[in-house]
Amino acid sequence: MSGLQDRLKATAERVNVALDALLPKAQGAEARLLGAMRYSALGAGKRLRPFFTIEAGSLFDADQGSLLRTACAIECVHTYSLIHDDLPCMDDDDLRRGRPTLHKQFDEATALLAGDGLLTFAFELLADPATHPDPQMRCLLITALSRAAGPLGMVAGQAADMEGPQIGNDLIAVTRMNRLKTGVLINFSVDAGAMIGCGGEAEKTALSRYAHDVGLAFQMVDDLLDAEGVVRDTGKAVHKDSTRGKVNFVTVLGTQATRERVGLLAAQAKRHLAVFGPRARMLLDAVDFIVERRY
Ligand code: GRG
Repeated sequence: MSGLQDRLKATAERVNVALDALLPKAQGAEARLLGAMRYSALGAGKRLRPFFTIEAGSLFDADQGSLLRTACAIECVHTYSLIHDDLPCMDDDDLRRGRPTLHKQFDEATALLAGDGLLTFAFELLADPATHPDPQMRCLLITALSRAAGPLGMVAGQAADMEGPQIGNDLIAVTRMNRLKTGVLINFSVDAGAMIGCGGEAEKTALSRYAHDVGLAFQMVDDLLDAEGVVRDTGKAVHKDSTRGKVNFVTVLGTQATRERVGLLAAQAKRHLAVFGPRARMLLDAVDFIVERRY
């Protein structure tokens, strides 16, 4: 997987440089708020969602500038969700991406507003003609991202997650919660690349199915890391769900069955990419990375 590791690193660097240039500088009357947005957005994230957008779009030789700006918009939405998820009224976490969470580093009100700022800034990025010359494509991207992130997408998943033990040991409810909380944004990340690349229907469907399975496997691995991982690797607190009475794949299925399902989903995800042949090497290797990740 060294080719993949290099590509992930290169993508993360490109995204960091682009976000640094795109985000407003921390100056003037709003310096504290803007500094907080930059603290979180420029932290050491894996940039997996941007990677998916860029790799999926590159299958169709899509414009790299459009892919990178769209990838940055998605990363802003993802970062906002992490900031809000860490707040005392949600998961109340002290550590994220290996350093203090935003409300610990700044304060709660600033963290809330920085999340709001990143969420709205994402849509400003997508609406800008620099992201894509075709206004219809920009509208399609904005609509799809707002659906994925909004009250019938990620926000709904987070609301279900906050219900905690009320979900009970119901695998269907846990799967739905995770599909919404994590899966839909990963799906959009892949779908956006195919949209910008104007992929054909069969190719777009294959990629979307891949993203569906990868998203679920990603969340299952996250639950395994919560149960078995170590803070030194994950850069965030572990054993959170079990100690807080939260329900996840591991609490419902146990580690063994969760790991088996990760294996099945990973194999299935790879199979969806057969239509692309060896061109999809990076997306194929990304499945192994997600399954084997320790952070
Ligand atoms: C607050 C509306 C709202 C939503 C929050 C994404 C989310 C919903 C909560 C995050 C809680 C969490 C840890 C979910 C598990 C899956 C996940 C999104 C992990 C973090 O993503 P990574 O591993 O993080 O890609 P990095 O830091 O690498 O970007």
